Amino acid sequence: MASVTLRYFCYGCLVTSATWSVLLFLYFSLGAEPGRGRTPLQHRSQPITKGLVDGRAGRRPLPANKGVELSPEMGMIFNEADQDVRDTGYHRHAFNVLISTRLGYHRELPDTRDSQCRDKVYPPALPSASVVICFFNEAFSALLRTVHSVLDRTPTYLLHEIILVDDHSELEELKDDLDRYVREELQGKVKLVRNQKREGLIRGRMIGASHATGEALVFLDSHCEVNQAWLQPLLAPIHKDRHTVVCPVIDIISADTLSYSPSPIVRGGFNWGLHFKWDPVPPSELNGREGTTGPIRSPTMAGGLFAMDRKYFNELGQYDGGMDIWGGENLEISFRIWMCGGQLLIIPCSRVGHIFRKRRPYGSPGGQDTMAHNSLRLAHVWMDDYKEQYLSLRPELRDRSYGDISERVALRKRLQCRSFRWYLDTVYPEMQTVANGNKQQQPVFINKGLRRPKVLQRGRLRNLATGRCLVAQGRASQKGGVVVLRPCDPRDPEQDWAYDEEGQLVLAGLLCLDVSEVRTFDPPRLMKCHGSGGSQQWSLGKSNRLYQVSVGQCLSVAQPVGPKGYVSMAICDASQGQQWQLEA
Ligand code: UD2
Ligand code: MN
Repeated sequence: MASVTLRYFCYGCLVTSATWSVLLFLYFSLGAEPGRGRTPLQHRSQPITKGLVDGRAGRRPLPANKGVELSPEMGMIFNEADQDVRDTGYHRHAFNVLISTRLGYHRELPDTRDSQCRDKVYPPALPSASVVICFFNEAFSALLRTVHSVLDRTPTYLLHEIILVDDHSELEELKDDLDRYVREELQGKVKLVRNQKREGLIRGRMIGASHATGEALVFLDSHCEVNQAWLQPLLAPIHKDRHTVVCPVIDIISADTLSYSPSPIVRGGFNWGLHFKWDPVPPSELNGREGTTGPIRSPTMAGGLFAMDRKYFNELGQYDGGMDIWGGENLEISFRIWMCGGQLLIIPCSRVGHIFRKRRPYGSPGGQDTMAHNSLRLAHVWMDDYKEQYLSLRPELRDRSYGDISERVALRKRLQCRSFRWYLDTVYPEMQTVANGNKQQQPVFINKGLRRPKVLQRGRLRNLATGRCLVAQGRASQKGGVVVLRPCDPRDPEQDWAYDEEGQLVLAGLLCLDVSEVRTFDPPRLMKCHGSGGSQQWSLGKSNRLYQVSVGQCLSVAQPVGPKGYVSMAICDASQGQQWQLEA
């Protein structure tokens, strides 16, 4: 496993870590070949990629289906219109829509699988798949990239259809434009179903599944990108045993940079607050002959990305249709699978990227906390006396109504499911020791790498408009201090900057140049190096601009130029005030 830090956060709960963007940066800079082992693109459609917008050259059309490669500068803001796309995008979708639009609908991805995965062979006869993608107010480019990634990377004979379920979105771009695109560009493989009212992702997926006719169902979120040979390893275990439900490894697409980076192999758990969490894989699970590329039994799934036999989905009771909008359905289906005779596996050779956002950009129509409502339902149906563990953490929910659960209770009886006690003892024995009732999502650190990033260039950082050099306003060791322009002094160690392979600019070997991602109007400051890219990731290109990857702007002499030598972040242009040279 790569030396990486995994940080967990929770509102439903998914891996996040800006560290991954650094990994991707390394991946590319160390010369990985993203296209290696690629099968020929299956789907040939018209050139619809908008092309990379170059500030000066305007739109550059790309050849049909040529995947775009993400460059660190793709988020660069050149004018007010770019700024607006970015700001509106963050507001509506909580990720960088400027980069997403520029990437277009096809792009190259690094092959994040273990190299042993490339040698695996799968039976030629596998179940055909209906891919169900439910969306509410999704960014057009992210939705279409999800769809095209499936068309581009799935053998035609395995892809029965893609079913898009529009959960009553409000955005204009998802109306006529999407109809037209599906009709004209997607050549009959894609069905678009529109909900007449907002149903939420749980009933939305049930509606999608009811339109499906393939042998297996594959569910994806609407901001995913599937990777090389992703589907065969999911279908093979279902083919072998139709009571097996499988999840790919969910790779990480950064919400800020759209960089794609591998996730380590972890498995799903939960805590007594009924939040999903990732756990390290117990060594006993890794001892199989296939090492780290074999299937791993997982007590729970994250929720968004999984495949199962379609008839089995129906037999097993689909989902709880009394659950609303978002949350809880992932634990419900996980408990149900295990307790009612199935099994849930994570398949390390199947990789699908997902944009992990820092917040959910939508609410529920009535503003209710649907996670609590849904969790109450699942606790009352599936958890027997263990529901007390949840209720003792959430006493305010004891008297909250959760609707009629009689059908689900009857389902449990009909399927002759085992007890929750059995599930805990057999499937998730770690719960007793790992879980601590009062703690919510605990960060888990895996193998924090202590390696220092390699320095690529060092010297004084001279601004070409003023001829002055960037230094700390106070001491170079002062955390939180701003930086200013002063006369250059080659003998002064406090003017020494190191630019490293992670894009960090480290002053005097001490602190990193950092920009607040929330308050981009604040001047850049010197902060403790966090090693996670983002606010400390700079790109020093041939243009001499110092482009800040996470805010999309360039380091500039503050206007009007004053005697204090202030600098600020600004929309990138070709002016001298934005030209910097790192000179030894
Ligand atoms: C995670 C799951 C998600 C779901 C959720 C718990 C992953 C990668 N994602 O949160 O699939 O299991 O946990 O419920 O495991 N949507 C609708 N209608 C709605 C709300 C959402 O169609 O009313 C769509 C949405 O556009 C997206 C999908 O449902 O395609 C999942 O929603 P999300 O991306 O906000 O969930 P996420 O990834 O935070
Ligand atoms: Mn999602």
